[in-house]
Amino acid sequence: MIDLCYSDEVNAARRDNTPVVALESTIITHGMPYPQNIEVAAQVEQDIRDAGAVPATIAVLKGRLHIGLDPDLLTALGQASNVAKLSRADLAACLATGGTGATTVAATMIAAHHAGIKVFATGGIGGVHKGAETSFDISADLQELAQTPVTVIAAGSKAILDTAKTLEVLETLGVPVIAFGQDTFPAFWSATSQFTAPLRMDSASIIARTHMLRGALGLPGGQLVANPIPKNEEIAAETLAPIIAQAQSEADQRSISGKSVTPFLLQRIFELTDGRSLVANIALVRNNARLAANIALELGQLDS
Ligand code: PSU
Ligand code: MN
Repeated sequence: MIDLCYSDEVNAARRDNTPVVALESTIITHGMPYPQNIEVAAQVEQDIRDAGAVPATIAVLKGRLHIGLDPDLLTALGQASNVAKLSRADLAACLATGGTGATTVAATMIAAHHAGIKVFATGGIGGVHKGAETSFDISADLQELAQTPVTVIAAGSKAILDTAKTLEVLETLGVPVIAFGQDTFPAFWSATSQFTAPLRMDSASIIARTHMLRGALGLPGGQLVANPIPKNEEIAAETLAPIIAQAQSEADQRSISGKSVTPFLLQRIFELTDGRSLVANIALVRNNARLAANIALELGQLDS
């Protein structure tokens, strides 16, 4: 049996049936620089509380799977260096060896499902990297969406990825990809892309109903809700394209591979945009947290 370690707040929510929203921790340790990472993590948790749900940031600390981190633990994780990045392949090994690691989208979905949490907010999911036809670099996040029944709210996939291939793989895997309130698939730092999303929904209640009905049909897997960054906070795709290309070519030159690719690209884009990418990243994560809380509240109504 896994000994799940709940925060006091999440324990209380479980007793009172308050809806819970899961949050990942890789975005804190590998996705944003210190000290903004800690401020954002706390702010996003507060956004979820303000919307009437309870946040559960997920991580493995000294071999224990934490569902919800008290503020001191959250701060310690954000300050720590050399924290492992845990995806599906790494989670059990980290628990077995007593290690400490931050969970990616894939591992957070596994942990959330294990704890009975149906909704999870993040920034962007992993996907098919540019050049995947030779590198085979496809994030385990996509397979996870196909098999673990958690609704994930993200701002689309990062513009560092190959969006067309990412959408193709999601279609092959039977993952519902739902643009929220618009027809196009959002591109993380930009609200729109050239791609029409396979599905569009305009309310949290329809998304919750779809989640519930997939379960009723016996379909495994979750859904991806692609929530566009608010227009006034976006960075235009044309501005970012050359920056992403530069970061990508540096990654290629330096033979960055495997787990290091995504953190390297995010850090270089942060530097090359003089921090603007981080400002947008913060805005979109907060926006996703609010929508996730609304979906969790709607799901709570369907359950009762
Ligand atoms: N999006 C961000 N910052 C991040 C990530 C996504 O803005 O740090 C992380 C997520 O945890 C995601 C992971 O699951 O990157 C994908 O990594 P990979 O491509 O190695 O699977
Ligand atoms: Mn990868």
